Amino acid sequence: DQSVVDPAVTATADDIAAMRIRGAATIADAAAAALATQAERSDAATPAAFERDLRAGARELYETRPTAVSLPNALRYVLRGMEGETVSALRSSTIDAAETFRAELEQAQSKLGEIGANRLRDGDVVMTHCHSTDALACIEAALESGTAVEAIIKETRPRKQGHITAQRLRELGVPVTLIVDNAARRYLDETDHVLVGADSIAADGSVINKIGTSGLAVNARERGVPVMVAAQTIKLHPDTMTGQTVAIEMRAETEVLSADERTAIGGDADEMPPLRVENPAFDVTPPRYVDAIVTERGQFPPESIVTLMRELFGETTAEPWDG
Ligand code: RUB
Repeated sequence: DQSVVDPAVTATADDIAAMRIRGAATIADAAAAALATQAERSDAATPAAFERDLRAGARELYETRPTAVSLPNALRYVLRGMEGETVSALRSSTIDAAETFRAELEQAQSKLGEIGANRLRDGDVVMTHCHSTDALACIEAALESGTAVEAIIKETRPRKQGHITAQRLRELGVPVTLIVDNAARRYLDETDHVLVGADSIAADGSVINKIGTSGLAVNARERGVPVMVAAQTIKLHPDTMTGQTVAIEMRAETEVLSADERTAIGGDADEMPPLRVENPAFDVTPPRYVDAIVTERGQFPPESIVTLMRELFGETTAEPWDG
């Protein structure tokens, strides 16, 4: 393979894989920005070489993490915008597509925030899981319109993204209570809304989000607390319309158990088979536990999200980075 991938793309891919860049919307934005940088800097001699290199860059980004569909949706958007007969036309159309994508992403998030804020009432207590910029946009919009809320924040083991949520909400002046994940059911008694984001939404309305979301949603239903999912339409997973399932990323054991901890509990003791540790990063919440999916196009019951998906994505075709 003769393709040349810009170091900026490789660096972004490494940052996504290592979760220095994380969260579905942020990943999509970074991937589009990386393709724009490659387009800007490419010294491909022919249009064919330019396109081949951009596709190779997109493939490198695509292969970082499997669950957030915002990533392939972003890559598809930028590569489909790559048009022209000359290198310079290809370059400018690719950069334009990436910029348009990034601007739309930001607009969608603030529009979604305004819609989501309508569900919140003054004095409400919101329980969050992980760190979602789409979910936080709803709280931010509520605060801007003078609706005061409080937050109960789940720590979110093993990576503790709840700390990021706590920091952001404190910066916005929201009273925050941080709890361990295991305390969630107890604190649902004091909660008015569960508010989470999504990495992917399937055609049947299932929500794929940080591991622990599904247990939280089941407990919330049992407690009568509504579950609100804040997800821009780039979180809609088009392949699920034709029956594909969403791949759940399995991450390293060391995020859960250090090498020393493994030794201390006899994880590799001679007389036994080695200890198995599993670390799925995401889970699937069935639609019956979700009250509303809030997008920039309005609020939907999960069962009707497929209508929006058909309208926005139509039939799926081969991926532009394959081939
Ligand atoms: C992040 C996560 C977030 C969604 C939505 O997982 O599950 O809830 O990505 O985030 P990880 P956003 O930390 O493993 O990437 O609303 O910002 O797109």
